[in-house]
Amino acid sequence: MPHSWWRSAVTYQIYPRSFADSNADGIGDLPGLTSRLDHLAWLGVDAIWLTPCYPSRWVDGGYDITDHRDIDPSLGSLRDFDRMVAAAHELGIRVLIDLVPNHTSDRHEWFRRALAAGPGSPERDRYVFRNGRGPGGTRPPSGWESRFGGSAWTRVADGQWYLHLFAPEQPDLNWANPEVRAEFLDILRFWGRRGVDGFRVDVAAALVKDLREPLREVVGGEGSTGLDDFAANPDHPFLDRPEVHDVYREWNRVFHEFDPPLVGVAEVWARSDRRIRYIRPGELQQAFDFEFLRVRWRASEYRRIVSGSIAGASSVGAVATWVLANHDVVRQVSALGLPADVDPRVWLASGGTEPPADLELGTRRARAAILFALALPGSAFLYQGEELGLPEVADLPAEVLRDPKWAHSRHKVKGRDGCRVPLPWTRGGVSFGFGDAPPWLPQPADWGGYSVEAQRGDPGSMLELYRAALRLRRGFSGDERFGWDDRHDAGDVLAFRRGGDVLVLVNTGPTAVPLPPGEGLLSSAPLEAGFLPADTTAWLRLP
Ligand code: TEU
Ligand code: CA
Repeated sequence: MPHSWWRSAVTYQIYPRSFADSNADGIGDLPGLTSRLDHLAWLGVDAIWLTPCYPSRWVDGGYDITDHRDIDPSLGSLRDFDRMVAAAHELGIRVLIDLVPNHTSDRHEWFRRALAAGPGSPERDRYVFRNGRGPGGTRPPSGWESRFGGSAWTRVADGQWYLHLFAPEQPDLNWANPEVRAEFLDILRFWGRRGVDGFRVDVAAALVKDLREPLREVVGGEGSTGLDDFAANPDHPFLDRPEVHDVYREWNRVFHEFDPPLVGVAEVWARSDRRIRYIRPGELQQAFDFEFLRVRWRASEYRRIVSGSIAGASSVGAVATWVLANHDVVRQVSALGLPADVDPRVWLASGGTEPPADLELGTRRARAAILFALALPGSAFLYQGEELGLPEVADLPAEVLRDPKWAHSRHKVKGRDGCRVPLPWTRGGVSFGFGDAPPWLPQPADWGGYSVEAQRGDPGSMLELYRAALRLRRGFSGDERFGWDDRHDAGDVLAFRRGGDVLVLVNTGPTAVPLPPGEGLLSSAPLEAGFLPADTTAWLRLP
C-alpha cells in the first residue's frame, strides 16, 4: 500500500479567532496565523486544520456558514487565505479546512430564499421543512432534540417547521436533494483548486435523515459517554444512515481529481465498528478516534480502545486517528486533574470550582498522555494551546460566553468557550502577544507564564516536550507495526512495541515500576534510576 502523507501525519488544529490577531481588533485572523506559521514549523507538525473561516454570523464559532466560497471579513480575505496556504506549503505544512455540509446559517442565501418561496417550493426542498403535528400543526414534527438543547425543529411564519440538529440559526440541508449534493461537489473543487490538501468533515454521520412518515423517535440521549448511542438506536433516524456513504463515495471521486488526492477526515462520534465505515476504500480517509475523551487515565480502558481502534481501522486498510483534545471539550490538564468520577462538563457548570482541578497532577498526566498518543501508529490531531499546557478557563464571566449551549440550556451548560481563549505568545503585553488589543475572550492574569516565549528553550516545558516528541516520532511513525509487549503490559502499565525497536511504557498507576533495559529516548517526567515513576510515559530504544 502506498504510504500517503496523512497516514502518519500530526495535524495541529487551529481555532483562527484565537490564534493570532494582526490588526488589533481583538480577533485572530489569517494574516496573524500566517505570521506565526514558522512557529508551527519549529514545533514540527505536518499539517494544520483550520476550523471554519467562512462568512458567518458567528452564532456557533463559525459553524453557521453564510457563504462556502469566501472568508469572513473579520479573518481576512480570499487573498489572505491564498497567502496563508502558500506560506504553509513553503514550510512543508499541509492545510486542511473545515467543511460543514450538514447545515448552513439561516442567513445563507439559500435559506432566505427557502423562507420567501413558501411551502412545497424547490427552494424549501434544499432544507428539511415539515408540517407540525396536532391541531393547527402547532407541535413539532417529531421529538428530535437539538444538540444545544430544546427541540430540533423551529416554526416559521407560514406555520411550517424546519429541522436543525444544532442551533435554530443552523438549518439542516436536505441531502436527498441533488442540488445540495452538486453544490458541495463544487465547493470541494473550489477549495481544492485554491490549494487545500483536504477537509475535516463536520458531523459527517448526520447528513442523511430518514424522513419517512411517521418520523421515528430517538431512544435515549447523548448519554454520559458523549458518543452516540447506537446500541439503543441501531437504525438511528438521522445518524449513520446507510445512504450517507453514497455522499462520500461521490466526494472520493472529486478528491482523486487532485494530485495528490485530497483527504477527508470524518468527525463521527461513534464507536469503532460504526466509525470505520467512513474510512473504507472509496470513501473518506480518516475518522477521529474520540474514545480517549470518554475515559480518563485508566490503563484497562486505554488498552481496549487502542486494540479496538487499530484493529478496526486496519480491517478496512486505514489507520487510527488519535484525538486527545479539540475545541469542543474541556482542556486536558484540567480534565486529567479531576477525580475520575467527575464529568468535566458537569464540573464546568460549577465554574470549575467543584472540585478544583489539580493542575499539577493534570499537567503531569497530560504530558504522559501526549507521549502515549504520539507513540501510537496512525495519525494524530493536536489542538492549539495543548502544547502550552493551557488549562480550561472555567470562570469566564457570563457576559462574554458565546457558545450557543449556554443560551439554549438557559444558562445551565457552560459550553465550550473556556477552551477557546486566545493563545499567549509572550510573557506580557495587552494580550500576551496574541495581538495589540484586548482579545475577544479575556485571558487569565497568569496566561503569560504559559506563553510560547516563557516555554521555548525551557527543557522542562510542555512546549519542548511536544517538540522533542514530534521530532523523535518521525523516526518510527512511518512504520505502522504495533504490538503489545506481553512481558510488561499489565495492570496499570501499558507497554507496546513500535516499529522495529521502540518500547513505550505508560504508567497510569500510583507507584513506580521497574524499567526494562533500553536507551531512554524521551520521558514525560524524569526517570528514577531503573524505575518508571507514577503517571509517566517513557519511550525506550531496545538494545
Ligand atoms: O461538533 C459536532 C458535535 O456532535 C458536537 O455536538 C459535539 O458533540 C459537542 O460540541 C461536544 O460538546 C461539530 C463541531 O466540532 C462543533 O464545534 C459545532 O458546534 C458542531 O459540529 C455544529 O456544526
Ligand atoms: Ca484581527
